[in-house]
Amino acid sequence: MFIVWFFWLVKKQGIKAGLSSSGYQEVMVLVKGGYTPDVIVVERGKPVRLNFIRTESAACSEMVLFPDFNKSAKLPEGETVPIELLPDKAGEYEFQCQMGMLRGKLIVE
Ligand SMILES: [Cu+2]
Repeated sequence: MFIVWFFWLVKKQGIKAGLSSSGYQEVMVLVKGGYTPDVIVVERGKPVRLNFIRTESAACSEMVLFPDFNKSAKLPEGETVPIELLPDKAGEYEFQCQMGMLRGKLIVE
């Protein structure tokens, strides 16, 4: 019940990244037919680490791209792949698979 409600919340307004002991705003992103969560809210000026974990073999999701940050990474199935960014400007930045079929959004406040 809690899980259902939690994911509903995530879908509605995005999830706020937690601050880890290393000073990173960190979120785990599940890659399976899409990104969960697909809207991530972070604070400007603090380093961000998004840990992508892909649990499917569909070719569609094998890369993740952050065009605004000039970053991309391969996501081998079952491996956690960290993407580190330093968002210095507030705004909304999309991330996507290499074909643009799966999409997510990083909101910098
Ligand atoms: Cu794709």
